[in-house]
Amino acid sequence: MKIDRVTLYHLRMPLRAPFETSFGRAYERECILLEVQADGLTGYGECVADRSPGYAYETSGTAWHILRDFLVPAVLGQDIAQPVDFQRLAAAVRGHPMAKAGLEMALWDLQGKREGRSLRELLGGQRARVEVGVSVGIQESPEALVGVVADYLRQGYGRIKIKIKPGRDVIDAQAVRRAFPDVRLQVDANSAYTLESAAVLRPLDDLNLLLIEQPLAEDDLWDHSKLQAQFQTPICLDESIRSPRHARQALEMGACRIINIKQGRVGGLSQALAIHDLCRERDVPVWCGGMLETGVGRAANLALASLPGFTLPGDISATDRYYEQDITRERFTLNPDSTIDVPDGPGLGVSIDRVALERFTLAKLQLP
Ligand code: OSB
Ligand code: MG
Repeated sequence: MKIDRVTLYHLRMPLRAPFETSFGRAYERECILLEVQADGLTGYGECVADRSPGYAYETSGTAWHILRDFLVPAVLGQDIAQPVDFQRLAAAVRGHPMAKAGLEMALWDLQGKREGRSLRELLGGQRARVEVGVSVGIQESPEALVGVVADYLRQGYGRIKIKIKPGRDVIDAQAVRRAFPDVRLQVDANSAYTLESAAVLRPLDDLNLLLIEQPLAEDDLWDHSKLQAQFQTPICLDESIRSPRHARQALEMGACRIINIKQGRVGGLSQALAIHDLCRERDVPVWCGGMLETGVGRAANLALASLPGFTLPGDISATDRYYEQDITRERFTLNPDSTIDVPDGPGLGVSIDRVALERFTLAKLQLP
């Protein structure tokens, strides 16, 4: 496909409820929507970089710059046969995986539309619906958290993840476990601990958690391997896994026993697929993480999570959990068995609500 035009939309969308993690509280979410025109077709991609560099160094600002000045110029006028071929063009840019992933996603959408096949088919996904859970932010108190969790359980979510930070870790997890002895439960620290300060997490090992997500620093596989040796509960890495190479090395080192795959964090769906394959060969469970995506990124996550190695529920909740109004006409809903249907239309299988898009657009740039 010959890339004729790329339009960037910098979006800011209000969240239905504030979302607090160890790196801060968010009331809104930013992202960049990419609209790519090729061969008379239009593909969409979502760059998941948010306003501030709390989760990763990339922001909507850095991604805008890298897309506008480097990645989009690298693809304009080029004939790209397969989405994965974009990785070769993108290799001239060091880092900035979220910027790359947003553009690659639009190429997958285009390929699917050209061939009349869904992204699930293109990726080799096998399931028509995928098991999901909900990621619950830090609340005012452990009691308030139990209330919020109860509400999600009533809605039908069959797996709960709670965010933790120093001072709000063991007490929160114990409160939820006491209230719901059988719920599938996991925690996510978003890098808030060191090997030394993580000693306080020891009681988590007695709570029958599915996993402990990213306790230590992003750039610290080695101390994660030491920590994993001290815990029965599997450690799952999110921030630390930025490429298939990191995934292999983390597993070889024993830094984790489970991997959270986010296409944005690893530089694109092609790279997410490679990590999936590598983990599957080794019987390492993976699951699909989330970045509070719009319907565009959510559709991609659902397709990815339909691959056979995704054996744990994803952080892919219903649209209602995040947004009053979304930029896709489609809204994703939770089935009673804690699954969400994978879109089956061509490409991502979603369409854009132009009125909503306009409402949330802070800046728009058409290239060339
Ligand atoms: O660490 O998994 C994370 C959201 C934004 C940034 C990082 C993370 C998250 C979530 C929410 O946990 C997942 C979702 O529901 O999209
Ligand atoms: Mg995480």
